[in-house]
Amino acid sequence: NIKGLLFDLDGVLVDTAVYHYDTWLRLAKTMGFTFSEKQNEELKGISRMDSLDKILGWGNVSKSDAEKLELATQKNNWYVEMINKMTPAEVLPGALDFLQSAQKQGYKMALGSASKNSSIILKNTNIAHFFDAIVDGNSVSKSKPDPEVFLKGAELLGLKPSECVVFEDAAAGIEAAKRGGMKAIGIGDEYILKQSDKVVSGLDQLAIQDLQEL
Ligand code: B16
Ligand code: MG
Repeated sequence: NIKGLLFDLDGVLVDTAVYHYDTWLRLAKTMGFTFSEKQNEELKGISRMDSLDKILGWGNVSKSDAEKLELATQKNNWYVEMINKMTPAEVLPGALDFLQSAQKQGYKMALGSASKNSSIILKNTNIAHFFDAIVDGNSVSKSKPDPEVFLKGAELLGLKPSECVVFEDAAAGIEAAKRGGMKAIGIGDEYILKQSDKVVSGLDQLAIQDLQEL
């Protein structure tokens, strides 16, 4: 019996992936290389530093830890500039309705994001008030596919993992949910998210009643 909902942020509730891609690409170009949209898929759901390591690998570039910190800070400054301008219109189709119905029906809800910028995004898109707990890149030590982010979310809601369902757009996030003992709904591509209990193209394709059939 599902009582709690654990939402990933980027790619599930808002489309910040485009801003991540834009700014990582800009950073790669300063080092003289680019990477594809397909490669960008691998950056979804993983932490900022893990993303940078992957990108440097693609460009065959090696950097010291101090240089890496500088590069990640540069990317984040560009990224924050973009998310500072976000508005409620950028909440993904169906997400607001879904959050509203879930709240009305008494589900407890937590955020489970890898981002250290979740508070700016939630505030600018005006969805912060839906969440009983926020777990993000500032409160976890191990990033997805480690289940820590979702286990913490369930715990803060006072629920067992088996009473929770995770909504995720990234393969690493679905793996985290399954390793944590939660149900997982994939948002996006069925092939990429094949470990999910159910896959839909967006929250606009899902009804609250569907949750009891998992
Ligand atoms: P930041 P999510 C993740 O958000 C993104 O999918 C991922 O691409 C990004 O590297 C990560 O947040 C860290 O973000 O640089 O803002 O701390 O999908 O877990 O909500
Ligand atoms: Mg995501």
